[in-house]
Amino acid sequence: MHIGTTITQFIIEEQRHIQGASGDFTSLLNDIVTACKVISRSVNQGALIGVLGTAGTENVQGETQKKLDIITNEVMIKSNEWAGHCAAMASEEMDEIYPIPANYPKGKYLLIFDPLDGSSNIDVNISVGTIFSILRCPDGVKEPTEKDFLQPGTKQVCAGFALYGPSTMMVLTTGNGVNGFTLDTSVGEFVLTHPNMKVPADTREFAINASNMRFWEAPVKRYVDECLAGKTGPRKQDFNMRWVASMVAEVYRILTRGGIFMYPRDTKDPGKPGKLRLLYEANPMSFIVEQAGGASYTGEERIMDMQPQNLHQRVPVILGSKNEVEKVVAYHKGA
Ligand code: P6P
Repeated sequence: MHIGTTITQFIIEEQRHIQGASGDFTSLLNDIVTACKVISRSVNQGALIGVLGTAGTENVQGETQKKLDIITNEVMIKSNEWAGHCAAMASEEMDEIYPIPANYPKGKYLLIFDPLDGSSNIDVNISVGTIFSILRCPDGVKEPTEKDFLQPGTKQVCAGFALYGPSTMMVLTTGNGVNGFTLDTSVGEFVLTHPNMKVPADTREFAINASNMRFWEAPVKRYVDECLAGKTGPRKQDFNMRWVASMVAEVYRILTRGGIFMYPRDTKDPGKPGKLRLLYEANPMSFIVEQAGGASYTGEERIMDMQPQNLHQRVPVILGSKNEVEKVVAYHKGA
């Protein structure tokens, strides 16, 4: 019985549209998919295999690392360092970039990832995910350094995320639309179940961590106040609110039914212009949302146009249904 279009078949068919494709990219993508299957198994087994709880260490962000943060980072490194497709890697969980070891061949891609986004949810069994972004290593660079990773989001050749939820999903874009795949655990293959995903231009659902309200900038406060005013206010419609504290889950929901996700600039920590990281959260998610017809801004500027200044740079993020994002941007312009 045919199980449908597998992600491997889909990627190979996608490759046929790419002039002069050598198969390197296809093979790299398949190694990333394999890593996500391995991570899915560890996440799904959780307490049964003793991987919950904290590791007793902190990452470069100063965040307490969960055991699974470290385990999943290792899985991504081991799955993608050996085949000769990557020139180097970078991760939320590693201070510095990861050069490919000398005993392995180097390739032409730079792989950046958040191995377990939303990991604060793992001990309470709420959906988490893996986010990744693929850039080309600049021509002629044999030993990439951090600066080679500092490319605007518009330079991404691929972005995707795995969502470890009630079902394990993989969402992918190579700049030719967005497609969703569901892991058929009986076969161990991701199968195309959500072709050509589109974000509705309008929504009545917003996602924000409202506990930070007193720190928000005025345009965001105005937008949320108007949503909360509902039928009695200027929007003349009631809104719904969601906050999962797992960006992968919020973005997947927005891809399936629309919505606006906001982690805006706030004054909670003046040293941080936002919480989310540009290279391995905001940029890949912006690429996916824009390819699905949505929009993604800091409030002032398009996230994918930003010139990154450092590997772990943080940015404000306002993404999702185009008409709502544009309203928030208009409020920033008017402020
Ligand atoms: P808060 C997870 O740690 C994350 O990076 C995103 O996935 C999520 O949207 C956000 O932070 C949650 O932040 O402050 O609500 O815990």
